[in-house]
Amino acid sequence: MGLYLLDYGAGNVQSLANSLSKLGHSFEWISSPADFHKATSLIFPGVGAFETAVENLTKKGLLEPLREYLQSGKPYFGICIGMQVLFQSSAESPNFYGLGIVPTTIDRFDDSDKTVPHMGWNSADLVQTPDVGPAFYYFVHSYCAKYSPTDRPEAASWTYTTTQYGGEIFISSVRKGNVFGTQFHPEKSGAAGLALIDNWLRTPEAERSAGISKPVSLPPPTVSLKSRDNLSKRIIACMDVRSDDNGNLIVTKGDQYDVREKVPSGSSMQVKTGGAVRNLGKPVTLASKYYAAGADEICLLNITSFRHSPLQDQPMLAVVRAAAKYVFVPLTIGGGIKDTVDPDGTKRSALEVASEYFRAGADKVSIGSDAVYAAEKLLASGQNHGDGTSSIATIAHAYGRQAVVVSIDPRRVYVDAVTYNGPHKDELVHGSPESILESDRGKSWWYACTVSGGRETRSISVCQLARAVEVLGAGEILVNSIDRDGTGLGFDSDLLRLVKGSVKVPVVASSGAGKKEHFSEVFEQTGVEAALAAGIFHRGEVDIGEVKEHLTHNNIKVRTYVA
Ligand code: 1PR
Repeated sequence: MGLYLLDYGAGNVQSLANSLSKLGHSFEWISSPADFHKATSLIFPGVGAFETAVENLTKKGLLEPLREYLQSGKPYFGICIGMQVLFQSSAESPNFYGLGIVPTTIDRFDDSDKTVPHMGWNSADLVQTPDVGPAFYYFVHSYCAKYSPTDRPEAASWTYTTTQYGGEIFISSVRKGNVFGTQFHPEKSGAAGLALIDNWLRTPEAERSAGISKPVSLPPPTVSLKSRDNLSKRIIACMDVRSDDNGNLIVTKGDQYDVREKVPSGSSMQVKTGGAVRNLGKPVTLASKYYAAGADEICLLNITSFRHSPLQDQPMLAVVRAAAKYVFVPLTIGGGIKDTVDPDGTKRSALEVASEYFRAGADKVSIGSDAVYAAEKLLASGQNHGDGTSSIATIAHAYGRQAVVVSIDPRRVYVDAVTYNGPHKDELVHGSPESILESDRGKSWWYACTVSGGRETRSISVCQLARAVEVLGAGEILVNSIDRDGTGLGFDSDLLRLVKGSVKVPVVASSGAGKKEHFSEVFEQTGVEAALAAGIFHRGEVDIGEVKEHLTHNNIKVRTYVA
């Protein structure tokens, strides 16, 4: 008897489990249809694709028991896909049906005026009490239930909160009787989300039901659209993780991807290989520190991929498991997401590797080198769609495209613009004579992609790569810059504008942040959705709070509330 969590075998259920443990609530997992009878409260934290959720629930014989549980009137809390399955169907998977309890459909966001997926912190505005200030939660989804009290009055009667994204208002949570569902992820929404889960669990069933079954008076559909889109720009703290020369996992930070201490020339040490790997701290300690400081997301990159460990014994998995216990904002893990072979010869698909990370507590995986190979394969095929076998496609199919980040490591290739007749001529960037960097003035270049942490340069350009991985199923693009990494010279706006102009998915700026002003510059000059930094945070030169204060001062929306 008690609280049960429903896991259909995909999606990051670990985040919710960690939130409940942090809040001091014990729970069991639903492992068979019979468990539904034992549950007195049920949480379904669905992540991923609608089809995968419905298919897996059906295969495991859990869909009908779930329906019966809901009909019994016992408390239910569905998160993201756990809310969407309450609806009739989703445009994401037209051949699969939901439970039809909320009488309307889930549709795709219109991407003609905005980036899709809707990713980041936005406000959930209470429909019942519009005078209460909005609370900010983390959203990540491409499909939503449109809020339309005139056309869909029955569905509107379920509406607990609405949220606006671009010109669209959607139902961000539903509530009726003991059924509650949120499109956003409270388990990834910092202190506000933890408080919401805690409140729901601490409210006795009778009160929970009584407080919400009052008639709901709905506000007029739309008044001032623009003013209510509260999607904020995200600040991401990134940790490059690798083992030091003694085999301990540490956070390091390079200059243009060289992570070893510089050794003075003429020293008796080996000048060619450089000094020791720079040690900037322990990954879990730093991750929890950045969470507490207000980072909107945390990124852990395994920069050497630990190729020789069996998958189950990846040192990085232990880091992710530990970090996820302290971090209640989205956690992205990168490095080594590709088909691998364990030392005993067991083959592991990229999907299996990613699944291990999701089960450990990651919310997104970031794919570097393998994305370049997949994009090259797509370009060589001459097709405008993939064959569904790439790591990007398989992971996006199982977990939803929002869980797949592609991390690009571009490097400038300088050319003489007057005589140049090589590839990517149409993508050449010309350094303006007023450029703040003297070294850029009068020069021309294109951006080549690299693999293996910048060790090998490929002929595919950054725009080609960005467009291809979007087609293959990437939900977000993280744009590093080997030229700017660790220099503190500021983000490469030319590069970011090119990528931003090539895709519809969110773009994260990375590499080069040296002062808080660089963050406002990159948001104003390029329109990216998020900015990531490493060195300045690790060295304590600028605090995340200072960055956000500066952005707020410059009228750039950020999530300011922190625990
Ligand atoms: O190819 O799928 O195994 O992924 C490898 C991942 O590891 C890629 O995301 C790649 O960017 C990363 N990586 C590989 N080698 C290095 C290295 O530094 N030698 N790190 C590396 C890349 C870039 C950012 C960095 C920002 C911000 N580091 O992670 O944090 O540049 O730095 P700054 O704010 O200090 O300028 P795969």
